[in-house]
Amino acid sequence: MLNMRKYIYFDEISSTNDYIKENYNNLFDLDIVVAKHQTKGRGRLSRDWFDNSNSILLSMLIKPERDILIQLIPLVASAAVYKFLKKYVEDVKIKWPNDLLLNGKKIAGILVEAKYLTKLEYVVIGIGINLNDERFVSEIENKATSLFKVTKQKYDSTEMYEGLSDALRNEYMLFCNNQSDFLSVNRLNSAVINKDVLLEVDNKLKNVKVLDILDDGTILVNIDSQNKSFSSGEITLNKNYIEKE
Ligand code: BT5
Repeated sequence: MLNMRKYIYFDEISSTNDYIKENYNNLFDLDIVVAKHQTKGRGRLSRDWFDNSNSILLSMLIKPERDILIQLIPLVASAAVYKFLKKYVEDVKIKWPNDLLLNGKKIAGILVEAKYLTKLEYVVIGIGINLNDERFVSEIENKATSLFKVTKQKYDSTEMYEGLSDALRNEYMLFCNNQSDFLSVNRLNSAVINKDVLLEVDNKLKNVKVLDILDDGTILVNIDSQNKSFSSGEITLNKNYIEKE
C-alpha cells in the first residue's frame, strides 16, 4: 500500500542503504530515505560512493508481496533515473546494469541489495546522483560529472529529491503492474549495445561486442565468437570511463 510519507531525511548518515537494512522492520513498502551527506556511502562490491553534500543520496525500500525477478530491479531503477534526468539534460545514456552517463561520464549509480530468509524479505534500491558538484575527489575527477557541470545551473535539492522519489515509485509500481517500459528505455538509451567493450569475466578482461539486453535483464554479448548472456559484470567503455582503478 502506498503510504503518504514523502521521505525520511538525514543531514548526515553512514549510508541510506544501510539505514533501511537496519530498520526495515519499522519501515513501510516504498518508504524513501534521503541524506545530504553519507560518511560510508557504498557502491557495489564494497566500493566507495563519494559525495560532497551536493548530490542526491536516496534509498527506497521494497517489501514485495510476491517474488520478483530481482535482477530486473536495477533496470527498473535505471529507467526511473533516466526519465528523471531527461527533464534537465539531453544526452543521458544507461550503462548496463546500474550507471547513468552524461557525455560519457558517470552522473549516477544504483546499488540494489536484497535479503532472503524463507522468501524475499526486502529489496533496497540506492541511488546517488551528482547534482550541484563543481568538482570531485581525485579518485573520480576524470570520470564523474554532475548536472551542474553540464548545465551550469544549480538545483534545489528538495525539489530534486521529491522528483526522483516520484519517478522511482512510479516506475516500480508500473513494473508491478507489468506496465513499465523499463526494458525498452534501457535498450533504446544504452551506452553499450552495439559497442565493442571490455567485460570482466572471472577476473579477466575480455573484448566483447554487446548485442542486446534480454527480457530477464541479462546482457547478451558476442564473446570468443559465441553469443552468451551475463547477469552481472563490469563493462569498461573507453578511456573516459575506466572502472578499474
Ligand atoms: C554504484 O556502484 O555506482 C552504486 C552507487 C550507489 C550510491 C547510492 S547513494 C545512496 C545509497 N547509499 C549508499 O551507500 N549507496 C547508495 P559501482 O558501480 O560499484 O560504482 C562505484 C564506483 O563509482 C567507485 O569505485 C568510483 O569509481 C565511482 N564513483 C564513486 N563515487 C562517485 C560519484 N559520486 N560519481 C561518479 N562516480 C563515482
